[in-house]
Amino acid sequence: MLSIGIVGLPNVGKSTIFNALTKSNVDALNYPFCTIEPNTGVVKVPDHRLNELAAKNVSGKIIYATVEFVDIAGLVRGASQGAGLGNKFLSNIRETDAICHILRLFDVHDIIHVEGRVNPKEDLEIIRLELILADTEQVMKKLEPLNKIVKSPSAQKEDKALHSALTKILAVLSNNEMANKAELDEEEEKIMKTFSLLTRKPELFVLNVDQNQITKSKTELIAQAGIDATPDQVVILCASLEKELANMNDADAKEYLETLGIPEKGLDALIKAGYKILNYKTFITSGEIETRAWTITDGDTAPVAAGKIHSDFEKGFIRAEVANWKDVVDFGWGGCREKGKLGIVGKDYVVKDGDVMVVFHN
Ligand SMILES: Nc1nc2c(ncn2[C@@H]2O[C@H](COP(=O)(O)OP(=O)(O)OP(=O)(O)O)[C@@H](O)[C@H]2O)c(=O)[nH]1
Ligand SMILES: [Mg+2]
Repeated sequence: MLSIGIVGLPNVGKSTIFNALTKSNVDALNYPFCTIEPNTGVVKVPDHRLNELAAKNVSGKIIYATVEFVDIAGLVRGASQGAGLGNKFLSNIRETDAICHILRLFDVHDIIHVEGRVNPKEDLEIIRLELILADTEQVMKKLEPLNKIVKSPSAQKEDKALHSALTKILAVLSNNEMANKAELDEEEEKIMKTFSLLTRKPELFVLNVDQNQITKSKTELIAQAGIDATPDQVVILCASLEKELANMNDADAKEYLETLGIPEKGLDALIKAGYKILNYKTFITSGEIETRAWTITDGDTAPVAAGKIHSDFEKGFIRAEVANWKDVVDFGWGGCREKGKLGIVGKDYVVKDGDVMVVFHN
């Protein structure tokens, strides 16, 4: 399951966005440090392909992919030194797949900004620095015993790789740069998969704008925010609008979005952006019992994908039958077979987004 940790200064709209995303009702009020304990919410990934397939195959139920969001307290300048609520609560997002920065662009006087001004670029610098300092603490803690271990004759290959990776990373962090700037070799990369650092995770940016800015182009708003982010990493939304949308049924929300000239909910865009930056793909199984989405990583082969359904399917994989979801909706499984739209694939087949798959195994 994709998991995303939400970070930002206090009072920038983190909990408002979390509530709209997860349709929950945690405190989101106009004072800094409103959130103290972390909030975790799991939401289904909207996917119309599943609905269409389920209708075609008269499935008993639909099981969507899910995303987990973790909303934590706001970070302030000096958090690593104990300012604000400190930085210990960052441990709650250490194991997430990606970090989502909520950046405040909305300029409403009544809503307190802890820095007393609206400046997303500087806000991001403050947050990143605090993440860098939190990582530094983690790395130093780990390096201390490792420094001794690698000198002993019984040092393992893994210890040496981790030691050299962390040494490189510490050098980068000490420069106030993100750990992902460190150039690691293959072995170091591999060992670092077992050691989570906040500043090695992919980043997403939510620009929380005033409602009257919502139809501006993404590139314009990125430039206005002054942040170094690619459009794929950025989602534009207005938290107070998302809050309204979350309280509407799907049809009303769709109509309201159309009148505002917005293609989709910011929250749907955020989930899509998460899948995209992490290179996640979806394949589908569909029959009378259920239609279900399965999350895989770009490049996963048919046996690896089958292993998501059951680990025995990976080990005992023989072959799979595959068709594109749209063809299945248009022609049915039998129709796909007759029209040559159904592929019989082996172990090397790389599963594509939107593939409907039947696995044969022993
Ligand atoms: N006008 C306007 N107000 C917003 C918007 N987003 C959030 N707010 C308001 O800003 C205040 C703070 O929002 P929260 O969601 O609690 O902020 P937070 O980032 O979770 O804050 P902490 O938990 O204190 O770190 C609330 O009063 C929200 O209603 C927005 O897009 N426009
Ligand atoms: Mg909050």
